[in-house]
Amino acid sequence: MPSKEKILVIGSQGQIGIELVERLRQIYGADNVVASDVKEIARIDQSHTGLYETLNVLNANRVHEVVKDHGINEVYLLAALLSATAEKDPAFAWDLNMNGLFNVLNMAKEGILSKIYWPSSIAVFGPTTPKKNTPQFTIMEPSTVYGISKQAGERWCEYYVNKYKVDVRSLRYPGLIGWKSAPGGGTTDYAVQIFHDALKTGLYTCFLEENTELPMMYMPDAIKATVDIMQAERSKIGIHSAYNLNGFSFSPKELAEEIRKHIPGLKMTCKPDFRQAIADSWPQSIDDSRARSDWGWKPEFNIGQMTSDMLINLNNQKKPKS
Ligand code: AKB
Repeated sequence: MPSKEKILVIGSQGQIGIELVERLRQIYGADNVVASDVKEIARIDQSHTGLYETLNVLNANRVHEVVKDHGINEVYLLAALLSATAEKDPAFAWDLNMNGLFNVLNMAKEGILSKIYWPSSIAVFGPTTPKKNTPQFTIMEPSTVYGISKQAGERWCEYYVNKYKVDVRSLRYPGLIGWKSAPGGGTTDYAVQIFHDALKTGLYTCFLEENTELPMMYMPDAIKATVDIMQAERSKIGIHSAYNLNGFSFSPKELAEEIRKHIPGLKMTCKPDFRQAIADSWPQSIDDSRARSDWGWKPEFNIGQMTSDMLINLNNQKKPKS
C-alpha cells in the first residue's frame, strides 16, 4: 500500500536531520521523504539517497511551494540555532527559531499540513528550575535566547493545538550524541567532540568544568522517540507543549572515565568558557514519566552501551573502504 505520509524534513543537514531522514526513508520509502536545508546540495558532502530541496524556512512562499510541489502532509521542522550559536546572534536566533515555527504552524492552521514535529529542548528550563529529576511541569525561566525561543515555541504549539486543532508534537531533547553527523553549536557538543579527539590524539580540552552533570541521550534513542511520538495515536498525546525525555546523565569527568575503559591513555583538561553558564542553568536529570505512560517511551542505551557503540562506529568510519 502506498504510504499516506508525504514528509518534508526542514533542516535535514543538521545533527538530527541526517539520521532522521535516513530512518524516515526506511519506514516510509525514499520517494515519500523530502529532505531540505538552506545549504545548496552541491555544497553538501553527505551522500544523497532521495529527494532534496534547498529551502530557507523563513521564506514562507518557498515553504508553500515545496509542500505543494511534493504533496507534503507532514513536516519535521528541525532548522534552528542551538544554545551556544544563538548567544552569538540573538536577533537572528529569535527570528529563525520563532518565525520558522510560525510559517509551519500556519500551514497546519490552514489545513495544508496534517501533522508537524517540532523539537524543544532541556534549554526551556533555567536556573530556578529544580535540577534533579526535573518534572514535566515546573518553574521555567530560561536564561538563554535558545531556551527562551524554545519555551515560547512550546507555548505557541499548545496554543495552536487548543485554538486551531492542529496536530503538533514535540520532545524536549537532552544533549544528543551520535557518530553519523557533527553537532551544530550546542552546549552539549563536548560529549561528541571528546570521542573524536580521544581517537585522534588521546587529548581533549573540554569547554565545561569536569563535574558539570547534564542529561544526554544516544542518537538512536532520540530518533526512536521522534518516530514513536509521531506514530502514536493522537488520543495518546496528552501534552501539547513538549514532553520531557530522559536518557542518562553524566559529567565530562564521568564520560572521560567511561571512554578510558576503551582508550586508557585519554587525557582531558578543562577550560570552561561562556558555555559553562549555559550548562549551569540547565537540569542535571529529567523525569520523563509522562512520555513513558502516555505513548510508551523507553530508552535502550545507557552510558556504557553508548560509549562502546560510538567507538566501534567511529573506528569503522576511519577504516578505508574496500
Ligand atoms: C544544545 O546544547 O544547545 C542542544 C540542546 C540541549 O538542545 N544540544
